[in-house]
Amino acid sequence: MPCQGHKGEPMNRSPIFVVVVLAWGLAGQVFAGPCDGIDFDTVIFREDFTGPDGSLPDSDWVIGHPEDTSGWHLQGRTFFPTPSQHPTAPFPHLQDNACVITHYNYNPYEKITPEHPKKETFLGGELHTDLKFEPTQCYRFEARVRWPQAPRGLVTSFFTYGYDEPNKDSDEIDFEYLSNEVFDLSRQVLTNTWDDSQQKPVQVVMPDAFDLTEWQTFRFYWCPDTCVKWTWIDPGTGNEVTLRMEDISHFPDEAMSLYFNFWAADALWEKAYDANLEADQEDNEVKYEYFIDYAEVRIPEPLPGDANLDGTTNALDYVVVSNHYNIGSTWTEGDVNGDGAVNALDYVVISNNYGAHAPEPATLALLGLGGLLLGRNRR
Ligand SMILES: [Ca+2]
Ligand SMILES: [Ca+2]
Ligand SMILES: [Ca+2]
Ligand SMILES: [Ca+2]
Repeated sequence: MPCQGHKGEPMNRSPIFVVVVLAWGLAGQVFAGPCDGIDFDTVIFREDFTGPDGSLPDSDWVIGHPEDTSGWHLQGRTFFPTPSQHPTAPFPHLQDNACVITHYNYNPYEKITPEHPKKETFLGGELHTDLKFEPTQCYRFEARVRWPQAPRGLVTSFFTYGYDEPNKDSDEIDFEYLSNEVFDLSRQVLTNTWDDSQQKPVQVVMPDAFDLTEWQTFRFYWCPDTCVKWTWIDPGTGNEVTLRMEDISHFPDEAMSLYFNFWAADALWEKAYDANLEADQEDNEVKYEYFIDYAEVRIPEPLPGDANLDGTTNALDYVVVSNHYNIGSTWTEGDVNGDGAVNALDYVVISNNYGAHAPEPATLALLGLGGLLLGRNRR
């Protein structure tokens, strides 16, 4: 839990404490935030979920947990089916030019046995981009989502997730929408970072115009080693409202994919849980839906020719062009000259920039705020 002080203890202002406060003050006020003042001009991923109702349109998305061969993947109290193992399950799909994730009160995959005579789980869903976003530069993630009224105890989300090998320590940047909060008077959303499986959550109180039963646009920014920022577009004014900026700790630094899911918390997550939400024992067709109109990822001016965004322009970028030749249309499919096509002209751009390197994000941070404060700490 954030911001839980130890009441009654005298403040011990260690040098580290002073540096942290200075860092907060400088970053938040003098520099107006390291995520600010960057133009995110280049769309590297865009999904509008357009097309006939039915399956998701292409291979940009991964549904369920194909790498989990146990066939039983539970998030809280909700089972996420995987197409290879549960081919007839309902999955996130297209409906009215949006992606819809459905949460069912009845889970046909939960086995009833003498030892386990009552169903306790639900059937939900999750999808994520095949694309992983490498921690080599800043990103802006944006999605427009809608969640019609739902009972207490449910969670929908818009987040990034990735983990290292072999430890599987996970990193995340989250928007989490709790039915316990977004539909009641508190009108809060959860913003959350994880680094190496350590969590730093903050609840944000939303402005009056916020109503998740209508379309709402959210963004989060990720500059590895520098900042994470969460914003919301006020639908009345069109203004981007900063909900939270984090520039001190818990920086996700793994390659992460973009995720959406819909599930029910268990009692361990008290804030999101509701005991009155119970699994149906037979299929009464009780279900709730979460809609995603589009998802988009942008970056500032990319390194010329760096199609795979790994911070270097080299032979791997030729491979990206080759794999999407005459098919692709986005930067990460190899359109590095931005003409909407992937072809020989993109080879030329890579060739002309072969060997170029992006500055390390850590170096940028040290040149700015970090270097200044390290100097102060040593005096
Ligand atoms: Ca990490
Ligand atoms: Ca759409
Ligand atoms: Ca590259
Ligand atoms: Ca091109």
